[in-house]
Order: sequence, then C-alpha cells, then structure tokens
Amino acid sequence: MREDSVQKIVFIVDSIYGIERLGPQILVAIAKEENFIVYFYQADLISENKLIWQIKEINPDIIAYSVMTFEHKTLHSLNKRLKSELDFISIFGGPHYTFNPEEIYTHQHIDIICVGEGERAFRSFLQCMKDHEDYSKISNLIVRCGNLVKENPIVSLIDDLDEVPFADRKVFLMDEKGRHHLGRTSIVMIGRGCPFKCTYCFNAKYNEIYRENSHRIVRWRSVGNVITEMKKIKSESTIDYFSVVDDAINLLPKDYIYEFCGQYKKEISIPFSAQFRANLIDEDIIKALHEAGMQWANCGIETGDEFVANSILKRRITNEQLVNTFRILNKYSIKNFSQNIIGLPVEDPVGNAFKTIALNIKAKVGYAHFTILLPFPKTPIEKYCIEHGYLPYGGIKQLGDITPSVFTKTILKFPRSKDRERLTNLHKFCGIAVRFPLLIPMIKLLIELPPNRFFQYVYFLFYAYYRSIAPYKIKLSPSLIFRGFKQVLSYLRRHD
Ligand code: B12
Repeated sequence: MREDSVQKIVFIVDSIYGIERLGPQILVAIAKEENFIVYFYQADLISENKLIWQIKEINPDIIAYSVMTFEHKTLHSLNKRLKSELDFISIFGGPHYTFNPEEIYTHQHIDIICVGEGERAFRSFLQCMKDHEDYSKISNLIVRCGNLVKENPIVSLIDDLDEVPFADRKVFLMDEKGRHHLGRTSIVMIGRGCPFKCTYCFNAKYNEIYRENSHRIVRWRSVGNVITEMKKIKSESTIDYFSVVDDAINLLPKDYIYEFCGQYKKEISIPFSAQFRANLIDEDIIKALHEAGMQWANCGIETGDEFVANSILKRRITNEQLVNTFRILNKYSIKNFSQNIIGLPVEDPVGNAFKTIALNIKAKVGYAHFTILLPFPKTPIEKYCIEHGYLPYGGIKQLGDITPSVFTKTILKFPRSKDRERLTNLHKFCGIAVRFPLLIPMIKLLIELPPNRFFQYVYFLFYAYYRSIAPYKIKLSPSLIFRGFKQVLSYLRRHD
C-alpha cells in the first residue's frame, strides 16, 4: 500500500456490446462518493499499447476490472502487462469471478477477487485504502497477502436495494450535452435475483452461493427509488426509451407492478421494454405495463421440446404457457421477441432446433432470437455436458486460446459429427425460418454446406434489423451501416 493518500482508480471493462454496464457503473458511483478520482476504459475501443500508455500517465492506485466469462482472457493479459510496468492494486469482480474465484491461485497478477454483489465489499475496500487500513478481512473479498491467499466469507445479499447508489450514467454514456453515446435507450434494473434453477443460467449457482446467508433471493427497489432514478436520467440525457433488464419483471409482486405502472405513466411516460417468464404470466399485469408505456417485451422460449425444456434445462415452463404469453403480447400489439438456445446436449440437436423454430412459428413470435449453447463454467448444464460426453475435453475453461461465442459456432460434440456444422449453419437461419417459414425447405439444404462468413453476415444483418433497426425505427444511414459492419468484423476477429 502506498504512503500518500489514495486518489485514483481506473475501471476497465472489455466490451459493452452497445449497452450500459450497471455493475461497474454502480461501483463508479461508490468510488466517486468515496472521493476517488475515477477513470473508465472500455478495452475493445483502444489498442492495448495505447491503453497501457494512458494508464501509466494516470498512475492509478487501484485498477478495477468487471468481467463476464471470456472477457477474462483479454483482461488477464492486460493486467499482467500493467503489473509488470506499474505499482497498483488489481481487483477483479463480476459474474466470471463470482464463479471462478480460485483463479487467484493460478494468476499471480490478481490481488483481490470480489465474489457476488460488490457494493458493500467495494466501499469497505476503498475506505480501508483511504485510511491505510488492512483490507484483507473484508467479507466477499479473496485477498492475496504476500504468499498467502485470504478467503473471507460470503455474506448476505443486499436486502434493501434502495441503499445502492444510482449507477453513474456519465462515465461512458453521455457527452457534455447529455447525448447518449449508445443511442436512445438507457437500462434500469428494478429488482435482483431469480429463484428458478434453469441449468444454463447463472442464477442456479448464484443462489447456492448465497443460500445459507440470505433470507430473500428476489429483492426489489422501492417504486419511488426507481422513478427518481429514471427522472434523473431523463433530465440529464436525451434518451427516448428505457429498457428494464431484470431477469423477469413478473417476478415482482402484482401490487408492486401496479404501483410502478401508475407512477411511471405519471412521471416518466416514455416507451420501455421488459422481459418475462412465461409460467408467471398474468394478462392483467401485461395490460397494466402496456398502458404504462411498455412497447417491447421479450420472453425466453429456449427450446420447443417440452421434455428437454423441463428435464435437461429445468425450465419448469410448458409450451402452452409460452404460446399463451405471446398470444397476450400480440393481443396488446406489444412488439415482442423470444430468446432461444440451439445446440443443446441431446442426441439429435438439429431436430431439436427445428422443434424450437416450430414453436416460435406457432406462438407467432415477432422476432425470434437464437443463440448457440455455451455451457458457462460452474453452471449445471456444464456439468451435464461433461458427464454425458458432450464436452469430452472438460469444461470450456480448457479451451485454451479459443474464445467461443453464442453467436458463432457450437463447441459441443454430438453423436453425429456432421451435426456440429449443420447446427452452426442452422443457427444463422433460425430467425429467418421463423419469420419466413416457406424458406424452411431451402434452409434444410443450406445447412448441409460448409459453414462460412456469408451465412454469419446474414445472421447479424437479420439480427440488427429485427432487434434494433425496425423496432426502434432507426434511420439507416451509410455511417450507421459502416459502423455496424465494423463492429461485426471486430467481434468476429475476437470470437471466430
Ligand atoms: C444486461 C445484461 C447484459 C447486457 C449488458 C452486459 C452487462 N454485463 O451489463 C448485454 C445484452 C450486452 C449482455 C450480453 C450478454 N450476456 Co448478459 N446479462 C445482463 C444481465 C441481465 C444484467 C447485468 C446487470 O446489469 N446486472 C446488475 C449488476 C448490478 O450486477 P453485475 O453486473 O453482476 O455487478 C455486480 C457484481 O457482479 C459485482 N461486480 C461486477 N463487476 C465488479 C468489479 C469489481 C472490481 C468488484 C469489486 C465487483 C464487481 O458488483 C456488482 C454490483 O453488485 C445479467 C444477469 C444479471 N441478472 O445480472 C446477464 C449476464 C451478465 N449475461 C450473461 C451472458 C452469458 C451474456 C451473453 C454471453 C449472453 C448471450 N446470450 O448473448 C452476452 C454477451 C456477453 C459476452 N461476454 O459475450 C451471463 C454471464 C455469465 C458469466 N459467467 O459471465 C449473465 C450473468 C446472465 C446469466 N443468466 O447467466 N448481457
């Protein structure tokens, strides 16, 4: 620890995929409250050499990384280089480290890992740094102390979410006129937590980590707190929409949703989007949210095979509930989209994907978004895939330098080896098949060809059009097309 008073902290995220990152933005707000000078970097926007040069100029006391799985690879190598040139404390947090905290033992350049919710631990850490006190005993932190590593207990989830400061919206989102660099949408979370145990999702494991200490998994902010934040964002920026990114808005109690709708309509009244769980659908709630301004909604279908949905994926949702959800959304003319996963660990993954396409067609989904299963480390589906021979080399952390993606190709092994290529191809056309079912016979022929970049571009084009351009009525311009294309190329360079 340095002798002079601690002043400067650099936050680094790898990429933001065009969307805000509430976790690190909340931590930025905390650092500012604790009077630190804050710098924020998005690593994929700047060359590594330039970034290192700029950080050397800043000479920070702390560098904080917020990390999702796969981003850890880039950020490890960056931190390693920084460590060889500068003297600072590195602290890593986010979903990747919540599930893989043991990485501190194999990566000497990591000084601290934060497991789970970071607000309290991070504030305590900053306070210790300011006061030159020992931070090695802070709950939720795993701290390197010389040659030893100190693992502190994970304490309860934050019960009263109103104690969390508003995310700092200025770091990388607004210019001096309040214009949003990322377009016209701002994201907000009303509640946290999901009690369901879908095997591909982080919540199953997350709730296990917290089970012993927390009495409530699903928590929500007061309506007043949410509305105050939205009013603040609206008054400080030029946004036109809010996107509520809670895992499922209908996990919130019905009375709460009614109160929220009443206040939103009165005080905010700009269109918003939200996502739902189909087994909890209630038409009254959708109607109320629609009247309050909900113009877009999405809901996970994931697979059209009800048996697979409830055995392998542990969804606890029926096809009938899914069809009913989209029927209600369509009844109120709410633009909707579904989320789907193909490449599931089943004997006939291509047949399974076609069942999912069929269910989307039956449910009359507006836009069906498909991703390829990536069994994230420590999720139950990863264990299932390893045990059943779909990931014969062990978990995806054993993939070395390969950085797979939910948008490119499957990493699973299937009984019929040709299915890997078929799936990779089919993924690029699933959304099109739902929108234009007459094309399905042609798609069945196309998936027999070798996977190629052209199919990949078709996928991204379709995705961009139906997910962003059409619903938000974005005007197409040459510069937008150019930027979009550049983004796709840069993504594929990192993930292909
Ligand atoms: C909004 C969202 C997105 C957005 C924005 C990205 C983002 N991370 O904010 C978008 C749409 C871009 C996105 C994309 C994807 N996402 Co996403 N996303 C979410 C979602 C729904 C909310 C994130 C959020 O704002 N959470 C609230 C904040 C407060 O929590 P937080 O970010 O975890 O931060 C807290 C702690 O982690 C910790 N912390 C975080 N950083 C740091 C740093 C330090 C120094 C410290 C001390 C603490 C700390 O403190 C924070 C405050 O408590 C989460 C699910 C969820 N409920 O969290 C999934 C989630 C983060 N996404 C996930 C995934 C898998 C993806 C995708 C791969 C999915 C896909 N199908 O395409 C993609 C692409 C990302 C990639 N790596 O390629 C997984 C991550 C799993 C993992 N092991 O990394 C999650 C957990 C969902 C899940 N069900 O499993 N996502």
